[in-house]
Formats: sequence, structure tokens, C-alpha cells
Amino acid sequence: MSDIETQIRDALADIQQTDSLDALQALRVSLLGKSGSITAQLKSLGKLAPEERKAAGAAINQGKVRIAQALDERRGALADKVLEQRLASERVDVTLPGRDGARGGIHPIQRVLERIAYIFERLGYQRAEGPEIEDDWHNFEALNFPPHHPARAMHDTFYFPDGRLLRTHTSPVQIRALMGRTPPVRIIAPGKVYRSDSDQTHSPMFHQIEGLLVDETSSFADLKGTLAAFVRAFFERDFEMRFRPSFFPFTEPSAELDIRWDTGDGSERWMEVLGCGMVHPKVLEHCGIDPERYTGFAFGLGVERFAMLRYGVGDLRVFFENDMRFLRQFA
Ligand code: 2NL
Repeated sequence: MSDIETQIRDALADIQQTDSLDALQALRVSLLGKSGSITAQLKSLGKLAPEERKAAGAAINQGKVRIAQALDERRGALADKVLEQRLASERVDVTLPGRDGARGGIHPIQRVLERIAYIFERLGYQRAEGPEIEDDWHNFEALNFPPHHPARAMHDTFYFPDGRLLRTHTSPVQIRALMGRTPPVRIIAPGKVYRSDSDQTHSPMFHQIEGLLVDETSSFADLKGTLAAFVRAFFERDFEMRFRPSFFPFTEPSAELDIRWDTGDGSERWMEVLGCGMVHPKVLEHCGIDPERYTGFAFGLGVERFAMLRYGVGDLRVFFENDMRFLRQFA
């Protein structure tokens, strides 16, 4: 009996002295495992005299329970210690200032696009958006392009095998907007457009803003006044301007707006900045609007051209190369 009690006392002391989870597990096996010392005591009960067996069995079982409890407690304490050590070694000072993250900026084309759209929004125009993948009807047919107009040719327009295409202007956005509304409407349609064209002055993808106003009284005089106000607002100065007769399938009459531009080397020249005109009656009809009752004006401009003028950039391609040395100047 005293042998058993000594063994249990030693075991409990060993448990208290164990200071790692691995060593504790090894100790558990050596005490309570299949060939552990406490297990061996239970197995040897048979050798005792029958009158001693009961008391010895009870003492061993009680000891076994205390040892198991002590092992569990010690394991809990050691696990807590391990966790505390980990928390201490991995401590993060959340009050330290962060590393300075590289801050992005708005691309110059997007800045100019926003600036133009905002000028028209202040004049009461609503921004409209639409798909970049269009069908022939919205991109050409509704806009009164004749069936064999050169713009429809494969070498000018990107077609998909199913006949759909990448929009060549944002006019289809305005067609879609017009179809769902009754005048008066004032829409501004900014976005990406695509043409099969690439050289110093043409990019296969570029940005356009078109504007459209339809009501019962709009005239060419309103168009001229609106665009003159826009050009002054955009460049923050006054210009000599001229509206030069032109042609588009979707407007009649049509014009191009030239401004008298100071080239910087002392000379001046007329420079074309946008196209415009009175909406062709056929276009209104295609959108379910009675051309006897309503008239409208429309205009379209290339955002890259306005960005080049505003920032004094001579080559269109720098806008698409994403050279950080160039882009950083606009951050
Ligand atoms: C240019 C010329 C223009 C329009 C775009 C338009 C849209 C509708 C109806 C009638 Cl829905 N017209 N847009 C009108 C005249 C000119 O763009 O040179 N753009 C770069």
C-alpha cells in the first residue's frame, strides 16, 4: 500500500515539474499508457491476497484519477504559457504609423472627361452610359448611316463574328436614352469608343463625349451659345470661334467648331475642336419622337484632343503608354 502511495506522490510531483507539452505527453504514457507504471500496478492486483485486493484496487484507481486530473491541469497551464509566449513574441504595435502607401491618381484622360461632363452637368445635362459592344442598328442604322457608308467598312469598325461591333462613337448611348424618354431631354454620353485606326494621331480605343438636347424650341442659335459657353468654361478663357459647315449623316445642318488657338510661338491658327449639328429628323423618328413637334441639337468631341490641348501634350500615345514619369505629373 505505502508503495502505491509513494508512487502516486512521485507521479504528481513529476507532473508539476514537467515544463513542456511534449514531455508531459511522454509522462502521461509512462504512467497511464498500456505499459505505464500505474497500469502495471492494476495488472498486478491479481497477485495480492484476496483480502488486500479491494483496498489496494481502490487506492490505485483513486490515484489514477488524481494523476489524470493533474495531467489535464498541467497541460492546460502549459498550453496557456505557450500561447502567452506566442502572443508576446508576435506582438504588433498597432499604434505605429503605417508605411506610406503609393497613392494612385486619376488618369489625365479621365480627369478631362470628368471636367467636360461636369461642365455640361451644370448646364442641366444628365449623364448616360451604355454598352461598348453594340449592334448595327444602334451604332449606324438609327443614326441614318446609309448601308454602304465607309464608316461601316471592316477597315474602320471592329466587328465580332456574329455581326455585333465595338461602338465607333457614343451616339448609340444617346439613341438608347432617347428611346425611353419623352422630350425635353438633355443627355451627356462620355465613354470609350473604338475604331480600326492606329498612328501618331489615332488610337484604336479613345474617349468621346457626345451631348444631345431635344425639346420643342431648340435652334442652331442655342447650339452655338451652348458650345461657345462650354469652350470658354473648359479652357477658362475666351476665344474667337467659328462654326464651319460640315456633314454628318445624323445631323442637318452640320458644323465643325474651330477656335483661334495661340500656338505658343507667337502665331495663331484655326483649330477644329468638335462636330455638331441639328439632329436629323430621321434619327428622331427612329427613336419614336415626332420630328414635326420636336427639334434637337447634338455634338461630339474627342476627349484626347481636349486633354492634349489642356496639358500641352503633342503626342496622343503618351496617354496610353502608362509611363509613370508621365502619369505622376497629374497625381
Ligand atoms: C465629331 C462629331 C457629332 C453627334 C456627334 C449625335 C447623336 C445623336 C443624334 C445626332 Cl443621338 N447627333 N451626335 C452630332 C454631331 C457631331 O460628333 O466629330 N465627333 C468627334
